[in-house]
Amino acid sequence: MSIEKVDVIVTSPGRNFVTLKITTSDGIVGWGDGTLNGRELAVVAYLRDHVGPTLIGRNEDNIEDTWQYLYRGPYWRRGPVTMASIAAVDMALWDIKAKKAGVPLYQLLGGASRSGLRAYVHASGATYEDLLDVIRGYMAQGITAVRVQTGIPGLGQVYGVASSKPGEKYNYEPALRSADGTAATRPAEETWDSRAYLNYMPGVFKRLREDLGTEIRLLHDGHHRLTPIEAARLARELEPCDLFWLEDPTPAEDQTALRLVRRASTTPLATGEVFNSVFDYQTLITERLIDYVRSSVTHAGGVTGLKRILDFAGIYGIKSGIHGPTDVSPIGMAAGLHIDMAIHNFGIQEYMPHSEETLKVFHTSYTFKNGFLHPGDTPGLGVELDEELAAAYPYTAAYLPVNRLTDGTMYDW
Ligand code: CS2
Ligand code: MG
Repeated sequence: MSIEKVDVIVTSPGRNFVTLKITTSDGIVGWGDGTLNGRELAVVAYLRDHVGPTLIGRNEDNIEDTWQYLYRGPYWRRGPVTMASIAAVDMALWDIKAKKAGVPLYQLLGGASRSGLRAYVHASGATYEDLLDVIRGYMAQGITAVRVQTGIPGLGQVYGVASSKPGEKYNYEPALRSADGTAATRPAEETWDSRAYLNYMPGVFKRLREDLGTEIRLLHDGHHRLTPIEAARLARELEPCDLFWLEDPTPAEDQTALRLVRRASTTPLATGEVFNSVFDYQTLITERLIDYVRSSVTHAGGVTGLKRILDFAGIYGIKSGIHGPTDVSPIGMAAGLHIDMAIHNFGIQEYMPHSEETLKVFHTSYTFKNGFLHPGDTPGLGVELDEELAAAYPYTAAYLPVNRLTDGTMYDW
C-alpha cells in the first residue's frame, strides 16, 4: 500500500485551521493538523508545494523514515513552518496506522497508563471579583486546575483575559479578525508595563489562596514578558502561593535565563509552546531548568517529534504539560491526548474548548468530564473533518496582537 493523495484544507469556522488529508491507495484517510496561528498560509504553501508531491507513492507505514526524510532531507531543519508541516504529515500517518490496526492511537504508543487526563482550564477576569466568580464556577464543575490571568490596573487589554463576563459563555480567542469579523489587515496593538504587572500580580494569588484554600491547582502564564531578574522576583514572591507552574516567565528561546529564576525560587516552571524541536529544550532539560514541557503536537513535529522530547524530559524527572489552546485544531488536540494517555511522565493537559462552530466542522470523540479529559476509543486519532462544511468557512486573515511598552517601544506579546 502507499500514499495516493495529499490534500491541504484551510477552513475558518470561527478561527483558521490548516488540515492535511492523506489518502492511501486502499482508501484509508488520515488527518493531520498544521495550524500556525497568524502564519497559516506559510504552512499551506510548504505542505502543498514542497511536501505533498514527495509523499505520493511512499509506504504510509514507515512513519519514522518519513519523519527523517522531511526533517533531514531538505537540508533546512527546524523552524515553526517546517515543523508544523512535518507534524501534519506525522499525525496523519499515525491516524492511518491506528485506523488500520483498529485501535485508538494511544494503544500503539504503549497503551493506557492512566484512566483520565487531569486538565487545566483558563480562568480570567478584568477585575479580581470577576476572576473569583469564574474560578468558583469551575470548581463547582469539579475542575481541579485553573490558569489564572487578570487585568492589570492602568493597562488596557492584556494577554489571557477573556472578553466575556462571569456567567456568559467563555470567550477568549487571541487571534483577531477585524472588528466586523472580516479579514484583519494587521495585528491589534496592546500596551504593556512589567512594573505594573509585578506590583499587582502576587497580591492576586495571595488573595486567591485566602479565598479558595489550598486544594485547587493554580497556574499562571507570564507569556515571555519578563527579564531574568524580574522573573526571579515574581517566582520568589509567588512561592508561598504554591503555584502548580509559572509558565514562560522569560522569552523562551533564551534558555539560560531560567538559571537565574531557578536559583531564586522553587516555583515550578513550564516552557516550550513556541519551541519546535528537541534541540530547543536541550539546555533546559539537561540542566533541569524546567519542570514541564509545553509543546503541542502540532508545533513540535507531530507525535514522533513530541514523544521524542517527552521521553528525553522523562529521564530528568520533567513532565508533560501539552499546549492545548484553540489554535491547535481538534486534530492536534486529540493527538496530544493520545500521547498523554500513554506516557509515564504525564503532568497535566491544557484544555481550552473549541467553539461550537469549530466542533461542527471537526467531529471529535474525546471527552471532558469532572476536570478530566479522555481521547476516546475510536480507532485512529478519533477526529474526522466534515469537508463539505469546512469549505463553507473560507480562510479569513486574523492576527495575534502585538505589544508595546507605555513609551511605544516594541515588546514581546
Ligand atoms: C498560550 C496560548 O495556551 C497558552 O498557554 O500561551 O494561548 C498562546 O498565546 C497562543 O497559542 C498563541 O498562538
Ligand atoms: Mg502559554
